[in-house]
Amino acid sequence: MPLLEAHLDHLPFMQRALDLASAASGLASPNPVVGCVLVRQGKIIGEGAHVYEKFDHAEIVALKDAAARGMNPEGATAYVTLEPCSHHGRTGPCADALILAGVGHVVVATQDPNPLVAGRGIAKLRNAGIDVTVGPLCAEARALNDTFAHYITTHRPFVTLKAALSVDGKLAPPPGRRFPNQPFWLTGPLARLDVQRLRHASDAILTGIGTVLADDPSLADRSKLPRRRPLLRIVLDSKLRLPIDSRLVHTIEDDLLVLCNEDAPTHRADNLRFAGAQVQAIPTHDGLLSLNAVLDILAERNLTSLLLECGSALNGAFLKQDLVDKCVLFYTETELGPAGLDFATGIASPFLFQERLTRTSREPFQNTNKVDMRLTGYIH
Ligand code: AOF
Ligand code: ZN
Repeated sequence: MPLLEAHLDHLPFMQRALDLASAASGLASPNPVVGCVLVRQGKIIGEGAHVYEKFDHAEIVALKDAAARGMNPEGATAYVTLEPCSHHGRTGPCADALILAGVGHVVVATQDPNPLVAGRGIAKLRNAGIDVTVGPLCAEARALNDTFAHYITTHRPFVTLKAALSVDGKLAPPPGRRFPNQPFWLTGPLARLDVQRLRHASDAILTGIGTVLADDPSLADRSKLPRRRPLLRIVLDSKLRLPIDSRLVHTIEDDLLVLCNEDAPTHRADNLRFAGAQVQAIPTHDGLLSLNAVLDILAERNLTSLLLECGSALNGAFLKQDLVDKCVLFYTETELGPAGLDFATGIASPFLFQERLTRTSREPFQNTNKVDMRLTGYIH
């Protein structure tokens, strides 16, 4: 049977496993999101997803679910969105648990990028005589854990640059043509909901003091979905100009990190700390706060992903220093004209820039009167 055809029967169950994994977004980091479905005679007998606080990997959650339903996993097919692990971490190897449970077939969407596993889980299952199929919905499964794959191999957070752009490629109207202290919305409600999903899937979010002074954003995860750790909101603010009466400071829940210059005024640092912010001085690079130092701080805190919601200067700096891994660009039908703010300093046109992106995908968001188009692509 041709390979693709052979995979067709597996797709609905692997899709279910992927949906379970997606639903654990915000609950699994720094581990990957993983879903598992156990199937016998075309029926689901157990399923589950990994949640970091609960230790059990997805396969164990699914096996326990089958037991709770009084179902025997012997001879069943296990659909797992990520290769079952082979190592002893916070838990024992899932490959061993599946072998012990007597499953007859394991269908894996994609290999585990963790160097401790990287094919050893699949090998273990095959050595035990279990039939293993690898590949159904592989691209979807890899995209779901792009941050984890990057973090586990580089020990640095995965950086996603998000921007909403006008039809002529501008980020915002010129300063004089905006209402002060109010976010300027280019996109419609559906795209804005999608941004909340992006924030929910991120461990940290970052913007610059210029954007804060212009827009007074809250940078909150308003998805209303549960998350294991608060979204760390970071402001790059070399001279500590962040107003105490800003939305960011008003909404502190031990989740605001302000990064500044070593010679920033100490009384401002004291005031911000008194209001509950974490304030940290970091080294500079070419007179600007070092973006590499920012990523190091995140890695030290075990934060695997960073979402950039910045203005032109920081977008340009992160891109120029080759620190961005993925871009999510929302194109709207609104025109802002040549005086509008550039997408990124040093990048003349986002349209030329987007040619550099690979593995691109487009998704329309149809609002009542206009369409926003989301372009997603990877830089590496
Ligand atoms: C699986 N199923 O559901 C997950 C896996 O520290 P631990 O024991 O939680 O192990 C974490 C590693 O296990 C993680 O880096 C990744 O390689 C794998 N995650 N594997 O079989 C799961 N979450
Ligand atoms: Zn495991």
